[in-house]
Amino acid sequence: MNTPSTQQLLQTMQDASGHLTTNDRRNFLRRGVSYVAGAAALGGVSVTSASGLTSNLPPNEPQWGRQLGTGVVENPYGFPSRHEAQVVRRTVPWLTAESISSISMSPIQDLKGIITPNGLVFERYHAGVPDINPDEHRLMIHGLVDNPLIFTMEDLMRFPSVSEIKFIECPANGGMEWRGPQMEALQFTHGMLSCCEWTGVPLKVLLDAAGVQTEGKWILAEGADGAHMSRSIPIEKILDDTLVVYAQNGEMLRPEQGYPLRLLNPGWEGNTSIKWLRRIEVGDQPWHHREETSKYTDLMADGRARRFTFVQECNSVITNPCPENPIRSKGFLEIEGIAWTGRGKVKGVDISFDGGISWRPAQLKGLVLDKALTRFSLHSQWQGEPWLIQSRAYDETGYVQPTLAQLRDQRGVNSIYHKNSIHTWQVGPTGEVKNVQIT
Ligand SMILES: Nc1nc2c(c(=O)[nH]1)N[C@H]1C(S)=C(S)[C@@H](COP(=O)(O)O)O[C@H]1N2
Ligand SMILES: [Mo]
Repeated sequence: MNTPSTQQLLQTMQDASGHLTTNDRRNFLRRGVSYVAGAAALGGVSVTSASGLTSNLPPNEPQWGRQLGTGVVENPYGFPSRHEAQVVRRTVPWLTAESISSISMSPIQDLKGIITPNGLVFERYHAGVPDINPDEHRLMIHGLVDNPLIFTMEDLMRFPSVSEIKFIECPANGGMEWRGPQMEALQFTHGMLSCCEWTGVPLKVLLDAAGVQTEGKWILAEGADGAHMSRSIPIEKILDDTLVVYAQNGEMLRPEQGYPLRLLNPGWEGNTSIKWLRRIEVGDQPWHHREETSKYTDLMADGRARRFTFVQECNSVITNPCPENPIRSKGFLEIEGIAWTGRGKVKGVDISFDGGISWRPAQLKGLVLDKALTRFSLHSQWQGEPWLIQSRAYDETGYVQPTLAQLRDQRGVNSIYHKNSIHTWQVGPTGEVKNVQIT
């Protein structure tokens, strides 16, 4: 089915649910289905819904329209409606030994478009969130440079700024499922992932100010938190697109995202985007610190480990349907999802309904940006048939998201990180959705 008109869509939904025909208005109103129909013509119809909440439904004037609302000064900083209280970050208890060194996942099953709202950006920290006074925060650049420099926040904000929409993904995203499916929720299979508009200064501009010496080939970025998390980054990445950012989605970084300053290595392992950034040292080789030796390496089947696997390869997942969003009625169904690649732009996404035997192209919708989440959509129909539904993304470099079998062939099952294989949801006869694997 190609893009249908609103009229066609409405017709399909009506046919499918079987009770929205226009010559049966009384009937569907009694069943509590909300539908915009000429209310004036319906005088005298008694309105009842399953929940027994009758008075707020048409043709009545709802209660909130019959009284004054909240005034402008009562909420100087806005929050979502209290009816959206279930849309929150969540942790997995057995992954959270200690809250200060844990991870909370973004509710990607509830998000629209490609931007993650600030309060819902996933959080990962190794030693809790420091409470940094920006007036006392400094960024030091030293090592193989002609002029070592110390910047205040004010200094940094005098540089011309850039704003870019980029995803950040922890390479452990999906890492609990190398050996089998165990997370019965999209939030837990893929929620170590967010996408924001970040504002700051290209790091190369700051390094130019310091004057990198010719032997300078790597930098070490270090955080000001108790973990003093650090990673070695090759200078080519910095010349390409590394940013030092102080804002996300239009406002200053949230403390949990690195306030007042973080590194952003677009498309690379989230752990390289050092938060609470305080120090950049230029050197001639990597430092081989804890996070690039004992952690963030990929143990292969033969017992050797891959190191410095920076890029988050092309990946995708279907967000509707998913375990949290089962199919609720037969008929028209927009299959939606997100795709991303650390190598540039997503080129396309295919959808399979039969576990990868046959594929149909989805449409990319909205903005398709470099190293940003990209939303895809396929208009479809569901009549109660069982599905093994999958998405397979490919990027502009020609890289195609691998099957789980292909990934396991290459990498074994000892890894935690970089599990970007094609994901399968099983849709059952009542529309319920389960996390399964096809091997
Ligand atoms: N200083 C510092 N930077 C850090 C971390 C940390 O613990 N300390 N965690 C890293 C990890 S493992 C990830 S995945 C990302 C997560 O970024 P977010 O919390 O903004 O989503 O931050 C990285 N930067
Ligand atoms: Mo991470």
